[in-house]
Amino acid sequence: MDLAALRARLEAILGPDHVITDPAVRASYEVDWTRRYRGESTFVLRPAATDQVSAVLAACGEAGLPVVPQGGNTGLVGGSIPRAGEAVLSLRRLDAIEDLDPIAGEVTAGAGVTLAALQQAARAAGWDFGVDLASRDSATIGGMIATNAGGVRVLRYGPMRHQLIGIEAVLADGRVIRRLPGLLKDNSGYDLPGLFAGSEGTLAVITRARLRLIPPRPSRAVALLGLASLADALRVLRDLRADVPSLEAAEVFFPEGLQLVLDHTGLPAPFSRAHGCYLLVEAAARDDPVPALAAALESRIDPAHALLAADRPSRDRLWAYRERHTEAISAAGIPHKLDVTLPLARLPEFEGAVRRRLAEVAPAARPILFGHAGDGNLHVNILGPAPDDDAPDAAVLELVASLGGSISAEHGIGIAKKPYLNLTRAPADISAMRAIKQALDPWGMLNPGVIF
Ligand code: 2HG
Ligand code: ZN
Repeated sequence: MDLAALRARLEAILGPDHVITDPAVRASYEVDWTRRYRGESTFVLRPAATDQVSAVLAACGEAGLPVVPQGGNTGLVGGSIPRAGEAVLSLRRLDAIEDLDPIAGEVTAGAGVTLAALQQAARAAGWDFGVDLASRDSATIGGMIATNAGGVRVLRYGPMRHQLIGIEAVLADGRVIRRLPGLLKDNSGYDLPGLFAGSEGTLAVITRARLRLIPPRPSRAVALLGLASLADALRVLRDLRADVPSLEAAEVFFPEGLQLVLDHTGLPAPFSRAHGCYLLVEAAARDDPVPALAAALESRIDPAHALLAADRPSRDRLWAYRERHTEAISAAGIPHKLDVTLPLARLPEFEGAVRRRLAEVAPAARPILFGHAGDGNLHVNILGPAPDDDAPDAAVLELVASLGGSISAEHGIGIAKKPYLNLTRAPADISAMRAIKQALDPWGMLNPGVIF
């Protein structure tokens, strides 16, 4: 590969300031949020428009230099960092929010728009966006679509794929697929936006998306409940789903995670005594959901074990116990992160079994579990084992498979789960996926080594 010639061509496309070779500037693009995955890139490329992305992919393709697309770099499975000198293609400068249609409740967002910026724009126009997650200030729309991000409101609105009306994406050879502005009803062949959602940058580079907005639900109520076990939490949740139709989040965590959060943040303990499991629920509606939530809780839980919050600061205080898990864990070490789903009915069985299994395979490991109870999605974080020790990962994922779950609920496969894909995808599934990859990216230019 003639790197000097490629660099000159890339500089002509992007301007010299946006073809980064300085290792000190490249560094933050070359390590993932967990610090477990890192690698070196040849260049970090920072296009600001779709035609630049197209020209960059054509140039890199002709030179034989693969690219790793990257958004806010908040992924947790090593899917957005280079592995073998690829170019990092940072989409953060594609940050325009356009064509917000206040009648239809739709907006077009560039790949580099942060979730927080999109939420702000939607709210300013009298709408809201259906997906929310803790890394909202850094996570970008392109990355969130590429990983089909979930977050805390999947229970009510579904993951990113469900918000997609249309997409603009650049294929490996530089050709542009433009399904914008997108139509709510459009059965004219294969659903390419849906296919690119969750493809983790391996099929195309997403540059813009047409997204569905949701009507605002300005009145909110949050409850934090202390319960004996996960099984009890799921029973309460089942009843709340029936009685409180405005329920939109149902999150769980356990005493060991809460303790880490308290140590890290200095927050006061929520209850005077410890509980076996904590359930945080949020309801959101046009009219005040507090009476409905309070009434539903009254007959089901001792008031000493329930905290209810209506105003924004009190709600945020309760959410902090859940949302600050990730940063508290990261402050304590480099975790192994296993984002798994189980059929809801088997979640309590899994919770007990995973603790026992980890005690056998990695006695020094500290498991910290938390997640999205309503979705059957637990985040099994493990502190202690060396970053390259895969034994705990294998043990947890084999257990998940044996209980009928999935090895990734919402973070994706990346490189972290790649060796385990066959645990929960059958040979016919994997060969169909490989055929799609081969058809769209025959030379392996887009995020090589991710998923397969
Ligand atoms: C969350 O639910 C995120 O907070 C991060 O998906 C999970 O840190 C994790 O393992
Ligand atoms: Zn999550």
